[in-house]
Amino acid sequence: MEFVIITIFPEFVEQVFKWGILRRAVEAGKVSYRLVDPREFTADRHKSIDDVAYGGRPGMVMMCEPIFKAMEVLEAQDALKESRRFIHLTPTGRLLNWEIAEDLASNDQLILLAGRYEGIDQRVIDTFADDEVSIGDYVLSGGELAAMVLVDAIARFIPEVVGNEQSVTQDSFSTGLLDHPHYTRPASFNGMEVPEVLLSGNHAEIEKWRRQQAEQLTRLRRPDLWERHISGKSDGNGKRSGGK
Ligand code: 6GU
Repeated sequence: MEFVIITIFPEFVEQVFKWGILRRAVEAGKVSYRLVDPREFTADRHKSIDDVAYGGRPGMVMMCEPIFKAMEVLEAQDALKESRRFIHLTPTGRLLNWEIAEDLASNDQLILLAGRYEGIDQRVIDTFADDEVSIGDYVLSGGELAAMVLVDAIARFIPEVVGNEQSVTQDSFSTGLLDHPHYTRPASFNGMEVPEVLLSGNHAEIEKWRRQQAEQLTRLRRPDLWERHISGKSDGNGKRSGGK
């Protein structure tokens, strides 16, 4: 899977590929990336990428030209795959969740456009965007952090990116429930004990405890997920029917 990220802060966005699981995925050739800075495709000597909004509103709007030019150059370099998907990161997009991340992970190439300023000229979106995604109901000063979140969430669904295959299928959400609490050594720390059952070696009891914890947490903290869980939309195999 290749991520092409269009951003005026390429060095910032690159950090997501430099640490942990993603770094290993890049080194192993499971994930590759290309950073494209619209500023390199500007025509004027100030390298302008933004201008005032038509209709008069405070704040600047990213201009069409540098982004169209960037796409043209990628096309000319034969860097765009036929099966690519172009995603604009914006707070007005579809709210990112587990299913969207898994779905996007099945593409060979994702082009992520991180907007800055008040927005991007709509003609860029009308021309290129296949999808628009938001990471939550709050406003970030740019799409860069959202693009990084999307890359990380998607990469976990690429085969062999996460070392222990099971850990993805046991993640929160893949089961339709939030994850249960975790403990490691020591068994006693500052007077706080690890729940007895986890030390018992009784795997059936341990599974039962984890399940109960996951259910209780989901019910209390995420009634929306709980509703969906008990309404039987899960096929019992971690995947919900009718998803995607
Ligand atoms: Cl994708 N972009 C920006 N600028 N803010 C956001 C967002 C995206 N998702 C939530 N807030």
